Amino acid sequence: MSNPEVKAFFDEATFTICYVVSDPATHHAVIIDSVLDYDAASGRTSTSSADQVIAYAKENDLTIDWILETHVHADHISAAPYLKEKLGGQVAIGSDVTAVQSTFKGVFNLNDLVTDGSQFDRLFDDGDTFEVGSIVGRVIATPGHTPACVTYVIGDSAYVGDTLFMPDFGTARTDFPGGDAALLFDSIQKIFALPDDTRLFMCHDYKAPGRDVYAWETSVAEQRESNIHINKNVSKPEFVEMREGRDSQLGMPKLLLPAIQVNVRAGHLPEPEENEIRYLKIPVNAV
Ligand SMILES: N[C@@H](CCC(=O)N[C@@H](CS)C(=O)NCC(=O)O)C(=O)O
Ligand SMILES: [Fe+2]
Repeated sequence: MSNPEVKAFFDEATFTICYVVSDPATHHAVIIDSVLDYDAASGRTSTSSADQVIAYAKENDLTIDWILETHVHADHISAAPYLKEKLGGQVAIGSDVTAVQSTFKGVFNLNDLVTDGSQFDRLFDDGDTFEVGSIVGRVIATPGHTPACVTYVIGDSAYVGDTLFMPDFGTARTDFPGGDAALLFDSIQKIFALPDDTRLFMCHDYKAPGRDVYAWETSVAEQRESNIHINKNVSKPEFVEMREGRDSQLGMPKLLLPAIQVNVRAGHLPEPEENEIRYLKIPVNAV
């Protein structure tokens, strides 16, 4: 079995890394964690990040089979519907997205939101597999940052979403609804159980003290050895105490409110009102 070619697209506005993961033998590919640019001040979207992904897919003659989300992102809007329209592919996420939908249906009072995950083409359970040409992809449920977080293992690479960050930055926050530091610890043990030389690709990078370039690729061995929050020497109670302490200091992501209400709909904006304009909702004093 061959290993995939990995192309990263870094969005500095949200510190998100979107990946195109392709099988060199067949040119079949998946897109992981895409970004629709959104300017909160003006309420305008733009597709310049997604268009770079489309250009790459076309230049390399890729057939996009899957448009994957590692979780319902709270810091950027997904470009999955736009990419699907332009490139094809099925949009997929972890099956516990239904729990996230139920929570935020309440927060945003989204009367029209069905909470069965049917906005997505496929809901993945722990252990499910999918194909990227001749390469097998496997899904590992890795809840903790959110209930629906998954890691995609594709050949010798894994896309860990917001479980781990680079070893010098640590781990994801666990203070969103349904987040759980103890669960995140257990999920990270599943990633640590992958082969040592598995290439690990992060969903975000914020740089780190003493590092002034962005980075997003590391390995299981490096994480186990030196992650500042959770390496082979850190116990679960130590991790939970550290994580909960840090969570209590963090401000909300800039795009939390716009992002969540769109991403629970698989990246679809709300339907236009009778004046043909789409509106997002801001709950006041509720989050
Ligand atoms: N400043 C960023 C923060 C985004 C954020 O909170 N990111 C989450 C992942 S969605 C996280 O786990 N951050 C960890 C941390 O900042 O320590 C923003 O406003 O978008
Ligand atoms: Fe996240």
